[in-house]
Amino acid sequence: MSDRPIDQEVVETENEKRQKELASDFAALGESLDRRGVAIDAVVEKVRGFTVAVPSWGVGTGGTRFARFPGPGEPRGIMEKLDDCAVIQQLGRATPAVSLHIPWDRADPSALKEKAASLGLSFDAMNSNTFQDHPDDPKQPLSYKFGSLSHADPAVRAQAVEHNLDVVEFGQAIGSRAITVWIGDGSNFPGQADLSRSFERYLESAKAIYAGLPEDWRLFSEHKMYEPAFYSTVVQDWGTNLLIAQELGPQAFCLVDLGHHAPNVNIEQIVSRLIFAQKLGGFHFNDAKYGDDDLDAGSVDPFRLFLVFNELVEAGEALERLHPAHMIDQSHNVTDPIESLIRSADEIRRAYAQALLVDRKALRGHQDANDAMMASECLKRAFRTDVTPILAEARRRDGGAIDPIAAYRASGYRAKVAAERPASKGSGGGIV
Ligand SMILES: [Mn+2]
Repeated sequence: MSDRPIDQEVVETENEKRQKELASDFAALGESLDRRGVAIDAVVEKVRGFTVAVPSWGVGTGGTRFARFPGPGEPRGIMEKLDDCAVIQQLGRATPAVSLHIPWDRADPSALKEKAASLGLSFDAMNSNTFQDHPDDPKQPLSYKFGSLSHADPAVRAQAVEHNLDVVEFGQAIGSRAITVWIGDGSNFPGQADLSRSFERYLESAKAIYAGLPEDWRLFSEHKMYEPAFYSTVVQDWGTNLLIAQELGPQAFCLVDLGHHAPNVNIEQIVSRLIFAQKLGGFHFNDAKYGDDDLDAGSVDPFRLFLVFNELVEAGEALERLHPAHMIDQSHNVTDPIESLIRSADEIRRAYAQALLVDRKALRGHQDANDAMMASECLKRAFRTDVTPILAEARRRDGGAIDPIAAYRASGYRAKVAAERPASKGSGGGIV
């Protein structure tokens, strides 16, 4: 398959239908922003420079612990997953990198690298997996039922450490430079696990992984409040996460998955604190209503996503030094995963573009004058601005589709791959 899985003529034909309307909307927005002292072209260029990695596991249909309802033409392995990721990038032009999950995506590294290069893709942070058993992996015969990096049995901890180091080695071979470590370790009953000793064991294991990290690599630890453990989780919140990153050293950073907090937690403030501590490593973007719902980024609470980006833009140079990794981490149960990932990347860019429109000088003035109403209005004014023409223009300038979901549907890609890829089984719950 060429680096353009969809015939570029389809994109051009679709763009022709929308070009006139986009030009008109873009000019009108440009005029309006000009009155606010904002040059629209500068915003377009910044948006073009903003990218987010797609998760390899996101292009398959996800599921809940009750069931999984597969869609047509699901990718059967990592090579087909990369084809789907290339579609997302070709049309949306915001997602040039893919985040892999090992062992799900294990393959010959040189074949993987070659395939990705032919599609114009690269690899972002690697993800290890010690939250499920791997009966087919001769290097991981021991069970993670009662934990991995914090397990009471040193042999299980050693196996989990070794797996993480294997993932780093694999990542090195394909050009990745970071590993994200998320563990499901925790307990379901008060008293089941000693809260202190579990954490000490985790730290000891994490230090062993850190010691094996190449010099130009970063380690991202990812916290999550609950699930699969429902009473206590070893790396449960940003406080524990920050402790870990500080204990490990300068190559260790915290990863913020937007769905991994208690409902209503002020995530943007956590982001601000992690920037202050110079420990913000990256994001897993998604959205949620109740818990770790893994819904499409920006689909439920776009204002919260905007407020996170408001902190990122506000941080300015401090953020450039941290250059946090941007990744999507969500599960698509009822939509075509390609469409969800195209739209999510767009929603993430939307929040970024809106945050760029905040009049920072005016905001500071309102804050220092204790004018709560005008400070709030200052943010809302940026959030209320429909930046759709900016996002579309950024894509158009990069050869993408003005309306990427319409172009995807016009391309017939899903029907084509459905004919080539036999349907997978629907049984078996859990996120894939
Ligand atoms: Mn995550």
